[in-house]
Amino acid sequence: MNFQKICILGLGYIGLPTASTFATHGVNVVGVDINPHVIETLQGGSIHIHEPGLRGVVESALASGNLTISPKPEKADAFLIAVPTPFYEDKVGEYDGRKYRLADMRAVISATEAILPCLRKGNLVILESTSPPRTTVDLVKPILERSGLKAGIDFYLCYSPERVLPGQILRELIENARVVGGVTPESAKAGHALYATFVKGQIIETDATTAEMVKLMENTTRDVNIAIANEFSRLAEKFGVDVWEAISLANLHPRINILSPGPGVGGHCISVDPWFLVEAAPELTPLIYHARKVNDDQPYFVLGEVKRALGTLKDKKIAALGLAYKPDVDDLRESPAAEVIHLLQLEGAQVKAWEPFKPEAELKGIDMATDLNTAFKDADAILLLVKHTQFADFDPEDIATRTRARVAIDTVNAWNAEEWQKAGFRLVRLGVNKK
Ligand code: SAJ
Repeated sequence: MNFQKICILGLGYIGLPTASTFATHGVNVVGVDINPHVIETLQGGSIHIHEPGLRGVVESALASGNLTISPKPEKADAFLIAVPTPFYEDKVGEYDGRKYRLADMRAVISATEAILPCLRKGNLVILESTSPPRTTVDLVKPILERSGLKAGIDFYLCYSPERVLPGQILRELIENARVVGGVTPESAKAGHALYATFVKGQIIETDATTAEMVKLMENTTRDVNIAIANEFSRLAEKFGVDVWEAISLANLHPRINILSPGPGVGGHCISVDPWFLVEAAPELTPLIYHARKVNDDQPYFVLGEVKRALGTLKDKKIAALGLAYKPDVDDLRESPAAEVIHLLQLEGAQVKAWEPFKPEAELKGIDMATDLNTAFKDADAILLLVKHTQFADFDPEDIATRTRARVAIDTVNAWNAEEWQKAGFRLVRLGVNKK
């Protein structure tokens, strides 16, 4: 198959790197987004997201003329949908007393509908957005068939999950294995041919629903594994153990790889996707449901740790370091750090938050510091919530000269107890209660 021109709908964390990578590999790409701010920013030569190396790739894609930005799709050889699939904030489902989140598929529906007027015989359509099982066959296919064309006969239709790690997107896009699930084997072959433009990892053909499950299984496995690590941190606390020491010793076992506890699971993927499986079959997913609850409740455990360090929180001044959902990214979506801060405030603490990757962020109810020293000013305690490299690299002797706080709370195992104690701090670490 020959793909001279493709349309990519959704220019976010996945769509923009994908569009630019196709364009720098010689494909004529129309990047489509419904958000006027995104269109203006890109047309003005800037980018609206922070991802290492992305600016350079977007710039060369635009400069080559291979990438153009548009509010609407155009006729093309292939269409790729990479729009968000969040959950509804205001609706829940319930099964056997367990309340679960519901997938908001409106963006997938409207992107698919936007393709309809452009769809022609021989086209390829690929859904990349993480979606509940059977979305491609039960939701996307019927919409596209309103054109009068039949999926798998007149046009090819696939699901292919993005699996790139924020912070490593450009490298992983090219190097990771790609699963391409077709509604027919011919569809999968067509999808394979398109990704072969730039993917260097293995490209594996399967059916669309298997490809959807693969994606959900990956992120759900990670969520469940983080939940067990978080539960271990609570047990260690109870039994007078250092959870980090115990994990590193357990991980010497050749078949054990326990992940890291922390303040909870954030981001737009791992804290969202397991709900798609719970919603699709609540009667079959008690483990997935409970793992989600453990991770969602972890900010309460952090609250307990802060109280262990400070006693009552009323009028205590706390410098909270990090608001991103994970280290060295600027993405604040579903951030457990924000949740922790809200809980501290409910107990009467006065929290100043410092996020070096997004100092200008405006988060409801959170008092943002303009720089580190402002966060430190008058603080009674320092609370580390994200393991940004620059925080992990803090020299406690230097920090001791910038703040009057003499209590530091580390929720992510970034700081060395001895060094901090030598500098005059009492260091309280999440999941560590060694007497
Ligand atoms: N976290 C822990 N402990 C750990 C690892 C992570 O608490 O040991 C927390 C992080 O701090 C963060 C959250 O989990 O709050 C998720 O971070 P992450 O690095 O595990 O994953 P994401 O959400 O950035 O990216 C994931 C990746 N999926 C897997 O590793 C299975 C990525 O490959 C996917 O493409 C991405 O989701 C996605 O878009 O679905």
